[in-house]
Amino acid sequence: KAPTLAIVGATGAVGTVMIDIINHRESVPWGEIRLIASARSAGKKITVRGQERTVVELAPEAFDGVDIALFDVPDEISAQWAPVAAERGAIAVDNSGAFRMDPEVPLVVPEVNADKVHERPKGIIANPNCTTLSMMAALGALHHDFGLRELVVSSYQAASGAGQEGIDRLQAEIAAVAGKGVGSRAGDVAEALAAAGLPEETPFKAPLALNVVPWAGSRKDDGWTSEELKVRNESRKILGIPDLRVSATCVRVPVVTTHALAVHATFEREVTVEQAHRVFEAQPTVVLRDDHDKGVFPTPAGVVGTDPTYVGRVRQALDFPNTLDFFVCGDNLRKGAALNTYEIAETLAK
Ligand code: 11C
Repeated sequence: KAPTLAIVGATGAVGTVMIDIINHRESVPWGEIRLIASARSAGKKITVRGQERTVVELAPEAFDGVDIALFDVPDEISAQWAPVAAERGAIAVDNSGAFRMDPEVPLVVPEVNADKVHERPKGIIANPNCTTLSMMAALGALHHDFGLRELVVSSYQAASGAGQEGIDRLQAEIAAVAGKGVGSRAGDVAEALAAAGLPEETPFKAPLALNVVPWAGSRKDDGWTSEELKVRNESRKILGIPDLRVSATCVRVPVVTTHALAVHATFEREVTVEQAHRVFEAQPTVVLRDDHDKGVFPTPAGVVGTDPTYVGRVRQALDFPNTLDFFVCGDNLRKGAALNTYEIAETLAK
């Protein structure tokens, strides 16, 4: 019998992208596809692969007969419900941060460590944070050939990383500053937002329109943010290098969707730009856009809504041996969230 797939959080920002991905797959291995959401969204009708389906309310019975349950919900909902799905016999693939660092839960990027899907004593598999994920296909391929030793990363993170609330806030801010001629005096952007009636409370801690904000996630010890620690801890776990040296600075930029990262990666062996290009070209989910002479490189606006990880600006570091600098872009709602979760489910179905 073809396996039953459930999508928990089917009506949210990532769940909606998940359904779009399923609708555009050439074929799917699933029999029933069950849509699950909070009581507020239960009863809603959504068309999946040409068939109208009714969203059912999140409850223990909703997992009966489910083989794989994809969770696209906040941490606390996953923490409570993924174990319930597992108890009822489903494999839970969780896109939240609730289980990622649990030693009994594999953290999977199929291009890098697909074999880990079989090591799941809790019946739960975790999907990484979108910032980490945006560089993993490219970095994993280089690590495989050259042995990664150190990683220094700066992120340029899109507003949709903060969910629909983040998207709405950025769009409202852009509307509030458009045509106002602000941006030349300290505080004039904030004044324009206040004049447009935008609440002072924002998901970004500071105005994002006409600005960059060196903060993503929550406050952690010693000056770090949760997002920066996730990049460090999750990269180590996915790549299987527990003592990898990592330093990350996570920055929010006024982009709606698609995270970008500037990566400075040091390897055990010497690696040239040509060798790195060959590695990227051989990785089916990486697209190389790197022509220095013609000014070809990836940007979020140029790749948003697509599946691959895009790489460009590949350089051999001038002052650091065995080190490459490069720039990656990946749609944070697709490979960064829904797509990787779905690819884990496809790996399991195989
Ligand atoms: C952001 N990366 O851009 C975050 C969103 O751990 O799954 C995803 C948070 C997570 O704000």
